Amino acid sequence: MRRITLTRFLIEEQRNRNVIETDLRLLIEVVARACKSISLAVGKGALAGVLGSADVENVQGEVQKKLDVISNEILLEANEWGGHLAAMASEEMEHPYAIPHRYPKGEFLLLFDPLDGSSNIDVNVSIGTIFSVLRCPEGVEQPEEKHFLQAGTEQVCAGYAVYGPTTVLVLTLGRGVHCFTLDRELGSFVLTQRDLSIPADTKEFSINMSNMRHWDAPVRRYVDELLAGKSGPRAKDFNMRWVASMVADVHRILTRGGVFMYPRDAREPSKPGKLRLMYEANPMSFIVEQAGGMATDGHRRILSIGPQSLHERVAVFLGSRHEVDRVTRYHADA
Ligand code: P6P
Repeated sequence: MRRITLTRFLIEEQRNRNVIETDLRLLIEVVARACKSISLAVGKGALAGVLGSADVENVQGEVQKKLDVISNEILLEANEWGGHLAAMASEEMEHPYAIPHRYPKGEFLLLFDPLDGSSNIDVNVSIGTIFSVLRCPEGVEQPEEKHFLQAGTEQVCAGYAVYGPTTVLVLTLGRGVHCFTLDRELGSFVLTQRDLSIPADTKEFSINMSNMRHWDAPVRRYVDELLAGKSGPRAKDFNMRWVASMVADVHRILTRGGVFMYPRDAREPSKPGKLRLMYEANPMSFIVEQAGGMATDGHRRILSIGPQSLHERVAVFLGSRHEVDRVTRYHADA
């Protein structure tokens, strides 16, 4: 295949399908460059003294790892000067980040989880960056939290990077999902797969089984049937994978199918789930739907949820649409 770089892909998409305004193309190129820098920092690990804890807590009440903080700063510094953003929001920051007055502002809002999979950073397991792009409402000069609270269907772009054996960048602009692999010699992301498609059926499921006793009945029923295998109601055997990095589990599902679940559980009944809606579930749901998959919170389409707060959490069932449809139906039956 001709080596098409991310830059060329974006220019040709703009020329042929007029899907990418110049500022959005700049945004994507800048975020991709930031992901390259994060990949470098992650790749150095202990050699650069970036493992371990930064000994500060983030808004989630989680102790931040050094790389969490470094990754967040890389994304802020890469994006603040470009003139393409009205503001940014991050899992690592309680409030939105205003663009410094010395820089021009643009029309996009960028949200991100700078380094997803924190529990895997120190043990050399794949981690990643997730990002989502919204438009800033007309006439808003100083975006506040409420201006970010738009349903996932409003996203103009979403993507993630996985820092694994290779560094990949997966991107959707609402016309399919495409995968780019970082060519470390070139220093560029090169298109390695167009129009990723998730098979409607699968034999692989992803869930943290240690929480089983805390799940709601429909989830118990669904997973019990998977575990019953050939002799059970599904009449086939299933395999399980749980990387504990959403980006890695979702990338596997985009590559070969599967169903990813992080249900709410009884331990904290006030919490609808563990994963965050705005910068984890929404971008991943946009990507999964664009690849022919399905994404619900057990009851409704994740992308249709009207957010109430920037860091709100949500239950997530996403992937092969026949499986997500089934587990969602079990919730309706209950
Ligand atoms: P658990 C990582 O911390 C994360 O936010 C997701 O990337 C991942 O899917 C999930 O949490 C793992 O959670 O409870 O299995 O450690």
